[in-house]
Amino acid sequence: MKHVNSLISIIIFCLFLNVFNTNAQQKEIPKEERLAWFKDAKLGIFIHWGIYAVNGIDESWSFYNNYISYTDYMKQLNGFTAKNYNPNEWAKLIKESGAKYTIITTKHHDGVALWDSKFGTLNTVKKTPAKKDLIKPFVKAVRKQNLKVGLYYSLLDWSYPNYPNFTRTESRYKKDEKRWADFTKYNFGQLNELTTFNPDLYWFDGDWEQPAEKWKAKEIRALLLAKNPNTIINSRLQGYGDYATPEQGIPITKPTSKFWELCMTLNNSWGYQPNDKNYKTVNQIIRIFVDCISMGGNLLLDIAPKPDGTIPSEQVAILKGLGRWTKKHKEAIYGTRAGIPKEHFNGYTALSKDKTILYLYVDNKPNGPLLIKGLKNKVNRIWVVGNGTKLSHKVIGKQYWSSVPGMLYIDVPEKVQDKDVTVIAILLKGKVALFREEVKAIESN
Ligand code: H79
Repeated sequence: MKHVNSLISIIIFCLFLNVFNTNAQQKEIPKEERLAWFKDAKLGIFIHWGIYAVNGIDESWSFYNNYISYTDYMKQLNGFTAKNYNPNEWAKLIKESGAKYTIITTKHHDGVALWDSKFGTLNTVKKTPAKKDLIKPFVKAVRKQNLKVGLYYSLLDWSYPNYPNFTRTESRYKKDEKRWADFTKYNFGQLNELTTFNPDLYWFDGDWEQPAEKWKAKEIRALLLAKNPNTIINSRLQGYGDYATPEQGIPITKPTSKFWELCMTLNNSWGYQPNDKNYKTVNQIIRIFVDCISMGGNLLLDIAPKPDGTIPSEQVAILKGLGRWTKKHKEAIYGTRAGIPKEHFNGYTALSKDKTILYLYVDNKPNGPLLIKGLKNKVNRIWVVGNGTKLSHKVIGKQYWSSVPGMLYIDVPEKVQDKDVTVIAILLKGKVALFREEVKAIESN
């Protein structure tokens, strides 16, 4: 009896531990902690690689929108060779651009998986002359460069026989719980496989086609975080993501989400399209980049490799051009926070994490000294980022009887100016303090 009693106690104790444990597992690491590296990273490189590069047509959308038949779209499988694929070279180039993370398409809306999936047969191993898992060596190469790695995955799959939507004009079924259950199983199966790559980030897309309950978005989040409690999920999981993802359009006003990332193409296409020569210049990209930084966000720039795995020369040149600028200005990029309101400086700004350094991004040739208004701090030192030149400043118009700070003028000689964007650092006495009151009639000053 005594034995039975102690056995029961042990069982109860174990049960208790178990319950306790489960609770602990359900508790997520706070977002601020999980997304700390992401907040500091500022620049990422997106990669859209898939069979759409063979004909150089729109990724997945070309058959969805009936620009090409599904059969003809899928013929591209035969031309996807990956024969010059060199993930180590890719990773080196990404590193050289100054990016701190990179995200690759593991499966776009066309349903073609780039890894050796055991779910379905539509993947690069089984259906293309590449005959290879392309994700595994990519993850390895990226990690070797000490970069964070993210996996893009389309929740919707316009190829899967039991997924309801097919093209803009044709669907497979409207409501069929059995077929949907089969798709769900497939989706979770593939996601489970992706967790074995242990990515730092999941970048979902295509969530707009179904509500959260149908995707089982909550369960997807739970699955991914159970496998790696530090991982990050973008917003496209019907409310179950961590950070906002504006696409193509640079936000005009500062996004309300504390964590966000603008994804943007280098020309007008996500995938490789040799006809599309409408590339943004390095200068334009750098200016877009500082625009994002000034609003506390990241820029995720997309490259589009050819079907053989080479990166188009125009794209290599842009990444290298960007790399020149990011290397020179690293102290004013990584780990910075959003800058000060435009009323104080007519241009882009950012602050150091501790708010004691104000960075000015000068993207035009100044016509005379730069002007900062309403800065209450005393200035300790001003220098040109990347070349160390110290700059002098003058405070004009400070009245002893007024609390309105004087106007701070900084001369930026031509010879210290960068050919793209010059960055000026201002070391403040203490944390930045701005005068934001309404300036009333003289008697109230
Ligand atoms: O992979 C790239 C694109 O193929 C994919 N995301 C990037 C990263 C993408 N392209 N377009 N979209 C995502 C958004 C599509 C929006 C639309 Fe709609 C789908 C417009 C019309 C149908 C969603 C549903 C928005 C409006 C209705």
